Amino acid sequence: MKVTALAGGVGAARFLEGLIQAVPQDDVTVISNTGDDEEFFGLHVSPDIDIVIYTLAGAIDREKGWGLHGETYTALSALARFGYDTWFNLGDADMATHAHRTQMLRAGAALSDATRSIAAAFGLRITMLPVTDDRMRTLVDTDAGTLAFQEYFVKRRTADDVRAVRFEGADAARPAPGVLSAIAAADAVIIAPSNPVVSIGPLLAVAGVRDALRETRAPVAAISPIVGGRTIKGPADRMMAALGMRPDAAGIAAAYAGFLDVLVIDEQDAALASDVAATGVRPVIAQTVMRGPDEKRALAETVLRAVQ
Ligand code: FO1
Repeated sequence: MKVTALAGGVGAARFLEGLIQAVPQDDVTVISNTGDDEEFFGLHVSPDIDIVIYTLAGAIDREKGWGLHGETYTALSALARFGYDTWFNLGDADMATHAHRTQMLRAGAALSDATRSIAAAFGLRITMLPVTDDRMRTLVDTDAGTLAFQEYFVKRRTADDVRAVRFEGADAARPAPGVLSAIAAADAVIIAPSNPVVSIGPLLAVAGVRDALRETRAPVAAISPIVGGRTIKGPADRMMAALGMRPDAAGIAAAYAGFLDVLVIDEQDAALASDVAATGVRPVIAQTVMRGPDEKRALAETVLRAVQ
């Protein structure tokens, strides 16, 4: 069974850990958000791609959910000596990933080539695709002005009130090679439990992706990242409310209306099932909070059963 997943960062990576227990890696394609990408010290950093690769390779810092396990920060401290801002915590070994990616890009390779190289070097057999090889940046309009995503998320710790979210460059961005065909040729498409605005939103903003989701013969399922009215991690609930969306499972269903067939919602949100159904999406109730490997695998199996 060929499965294509649309993914953001930490929440998606945790779900994908379960998915690769249930489906052989060779049958899994992950389409990653690149709106969070940023350049630091001349290095191209692709946080969501790296979070998924490090997690699936068992190399992630599990406590933080990003960065490498056992990481050191000697280079970053040394950079501070030259007066650089060091609020984005790039570890020493993590920097090697960004140096390799940047080196490939400078030599004329596409981001998808660099991503394939990094995934292979970490021993993965899944197909990892950035949604686009073109530059796209998530910008957050806040009461304090327009912020690049990492500035909003890491530097200012999501403290600013959000007025709008934009994807600079998305209009001109073309899907990376393999993205549209992975959606068209899949037996199932799964939208990981990620922020619908800033993690999945950039994917949907790239020309052709939304149409591919509408047109694919594969069932499209999502897992709600909002449980009991709150996000497991990150600002999705506050962000959705600020943008006039319902900050709950029914709001997730509405965000994906038009292409979503099934939404897996948590047992705690069983009362929202009829509101989800009213958007034309079939609700499936399951335990979606994943603590260990068994729960991750069980959730993946539930989603796969729901689309079979
Ligand atoms: N998240 C943080 O909260 N603080 C950091 O200093 C930080 C550094 C970092 C470095 C490399 C990387 O790949 C990810 C990093 N993240 C950090 C995570 C990242 O900002 C976000 O989780 C994603 O962009 C949202 O999915």
